[in-house]
Amino acid sequence: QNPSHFPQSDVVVLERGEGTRVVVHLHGATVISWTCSGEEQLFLSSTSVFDNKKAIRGGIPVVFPNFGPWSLGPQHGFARIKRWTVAIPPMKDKNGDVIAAFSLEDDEETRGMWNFKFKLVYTLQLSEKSLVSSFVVHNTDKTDFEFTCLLHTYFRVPDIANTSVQGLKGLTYIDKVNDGKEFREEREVVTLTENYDRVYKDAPKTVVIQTAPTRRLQLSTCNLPDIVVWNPWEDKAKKMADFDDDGWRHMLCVEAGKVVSPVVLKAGDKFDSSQTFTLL
Ligand code: TA6
Repeated sequence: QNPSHFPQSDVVVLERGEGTRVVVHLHGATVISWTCSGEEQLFLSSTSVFDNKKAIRGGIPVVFPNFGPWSLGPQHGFARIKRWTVAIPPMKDKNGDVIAAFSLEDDEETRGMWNFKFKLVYTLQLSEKSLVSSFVVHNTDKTDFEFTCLLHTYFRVPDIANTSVQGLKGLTYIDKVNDGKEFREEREVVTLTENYDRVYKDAPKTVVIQTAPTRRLQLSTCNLPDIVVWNPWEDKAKKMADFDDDGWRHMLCVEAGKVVSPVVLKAGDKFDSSQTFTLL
């Protein structure tokens, strides 16, 4: 995902050097690329639309204030399809890590759907082998509000057949492919051989994603207790114009969120959450 493919006004690049870089598209503050020593870690559909209207198909879409279908507005809320502001331009800290922050505040359009005042602050910290995404929701209104939120990460995998997630054993999951029925995960190593759309409840703070035979990523979370595992598989991917036909073989969504029950945020309070990817 070469940043030069995009209008410079639309993307912000966190350049750490030696092939370690993050590219953020201001549409939804969507991380569209995270390369570690030259190797791309995220999936971005080759038919993703970049019209600053539709959600980007891939990278890390930010889901707020609602995960899933929403009676008040678009599926997965409006955060991923709004233009965010650069709150802190990329800067290097003393360790050579690169930090940048993005913000989104309520406006007439968001209040027309969801009539609350809020401010989101999304901070990225890129180290040699890890990427920390911190997601903070400020209730700047005079009344409490509730929301669900999630970081909808599309990991890039050479082959979904050689991909797995470890650390989910014993968890209850909501199976959205099976009428939302709940089941218990019995496997230590979760592999996929068909369309998965599962919400694992109260997951451990750390899970390991084997994205390739020689590449393992650790996902650690704070205040994001639910983990969604999604791959549309062949038939569903074919029905999505912005999902290239073969793309489903090369991606796995492992998404940290607070989605099973909403966050209730009091007027003036803030909700802190984060996810950390570490290459093992
Ligand atoms: O995170 C899984 C999911 O909720 C699936 O149900 C599927 O809808 C996916 O999100 C993508 O949603 P989108 O609106 O981006 O097509």
